Amino acid sequence: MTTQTISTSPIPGQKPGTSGLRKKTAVFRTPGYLENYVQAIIEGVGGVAGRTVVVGGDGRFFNDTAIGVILRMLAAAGAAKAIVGRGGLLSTPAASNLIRKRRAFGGFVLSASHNPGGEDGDFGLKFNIANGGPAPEPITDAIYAATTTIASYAIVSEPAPPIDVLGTFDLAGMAVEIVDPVADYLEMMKDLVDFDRIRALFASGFTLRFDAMSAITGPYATAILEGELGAPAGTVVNGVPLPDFGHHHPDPNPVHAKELFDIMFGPDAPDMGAASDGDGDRNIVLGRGISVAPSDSLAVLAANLHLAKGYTAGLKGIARSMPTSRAADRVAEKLGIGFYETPTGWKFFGNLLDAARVTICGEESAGTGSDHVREKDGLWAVLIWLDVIATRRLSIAAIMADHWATYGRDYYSRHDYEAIASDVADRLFADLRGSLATLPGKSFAGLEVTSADDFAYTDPTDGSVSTKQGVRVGFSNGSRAIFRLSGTGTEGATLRLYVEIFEPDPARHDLDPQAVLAEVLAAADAIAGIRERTGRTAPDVIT
Ligand code: VG1
Ligand code: CO
Repeated sequence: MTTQTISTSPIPGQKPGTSGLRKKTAVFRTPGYLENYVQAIIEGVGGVAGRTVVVGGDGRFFNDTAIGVILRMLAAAGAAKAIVGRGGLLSTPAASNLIRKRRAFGGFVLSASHNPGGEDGDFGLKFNIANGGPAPEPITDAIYAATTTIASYAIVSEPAPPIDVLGTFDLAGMAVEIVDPVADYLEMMKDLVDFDRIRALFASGFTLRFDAMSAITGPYATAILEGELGAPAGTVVNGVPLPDFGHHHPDPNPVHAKELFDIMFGPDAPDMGAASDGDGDRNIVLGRGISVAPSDSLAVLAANLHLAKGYTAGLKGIARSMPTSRAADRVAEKLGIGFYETPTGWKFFGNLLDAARVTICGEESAGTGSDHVREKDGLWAVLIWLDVIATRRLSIAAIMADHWATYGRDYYSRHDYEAIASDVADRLFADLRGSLATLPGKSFAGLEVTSADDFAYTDPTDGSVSTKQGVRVGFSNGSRAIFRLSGTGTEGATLRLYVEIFEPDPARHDLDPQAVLAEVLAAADAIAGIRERTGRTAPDVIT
């Protein structure tokens, strides 16, 4: 083999965020940018010599080129084997499964998830460790440190083998095994949900519209829903992954999945609507005339999970990210099981899952998953919903009404202000953090503040501490507002405002969340001065 050692120097800003490094595709394509970061990963994880590594991505523009570079660098670093999804494709949960199933050292996951793709879109790369989950902070810190001291990278001069045919190929002494991206994932799902029961549901006339948003979930959803479960052809729409997602934004929210939302609230709505994101780890579920808030979806799935085939033994515990509503806490309390509140990002759930403290985890950002992998899993959540519906034979609206009647309803909403100037955002947060001690006892827009802090998390399994994970403000009527800056954006800063209020009275469970939350939204704006400082009159996205 012919390893070339290429001199380089640190590139500023290669700092992994909430989920790996995400930048404009054009930035990732600048000469040496990808190579520097891959070398830093290899060093940050302690080297890959003799190891097996999984490689795959969501198929966005630059996916295949980047995989070629990664394979040539893995070979130069002495890796024994790379397992690659055919065509370079692996959904994030499928990559997590493959790492676990094949006992790999870890994996390179190429995705910018819900961010748009294409030449003028975004690209991303992250490393997942042997448990299948995103590298936790001590490792991402080591990767970042390596980007700041890098002096050279190593790459073999041989070209990478073609990745669109199954089989095992040699690359300068490293085996490159090309695998079917769907097969192992499908096998796993058969153990977790009752395919016969869901098949009977579809056979009874149940209708579903699954919008794969021209992203990675298409092949998985088509094979499982239409191929295995007997859903009619056409159940999966936008099922072919495109390098630019058809120039759409593969984020299953009311703005970017508008067509699905319109259909579900229209006269011809099927029984269920669902969608996933760019890399297949998010899910949104809708019923006829109702959209299930992701925080509620976590709570409903937790309360019903024992009905699904793979979970009849019950739940060990529940974890949610801090800005996710407290609906799931009520389920944990009723079940008498452990409950954990973590910072935003799936990397914080890995230790809890490994320690068997929790079975299900979720985030308000349309992410739910269980201990079957170490990522959130969009299609899994949809299949669990189907298994629950097939068992209970209730509509989604009826399941929600029943859940709220039992537990009360946590009205919830997130308001995103995207691409605001970074200096404005930084000043807003500096002032907000500076004012925290003085807030309790003061009133804003008629609501009195009872608590205010900056969320810090101590991992109960290894004691690692993560600070500054979001500002929390509690009010005397029990509502709360949370302020965070996004760690996945690639343009300016995105401010996320999360608000919620608990309503125990079933007579008040059918209200418009925005109306119910108007007071706390006004109080939050009065505290942080979002509109005044950003000049925005309304958020870009409301979920
Ligand atoms: C967002 C979400 C967070 C999620 C992350 C990765 O992060 O809020 O809950 O874990 O995206 O999801 P941020 O830092 O922008 O708020 V995915 O589907 O983009 O991998
Ligand atoms: Co995603």
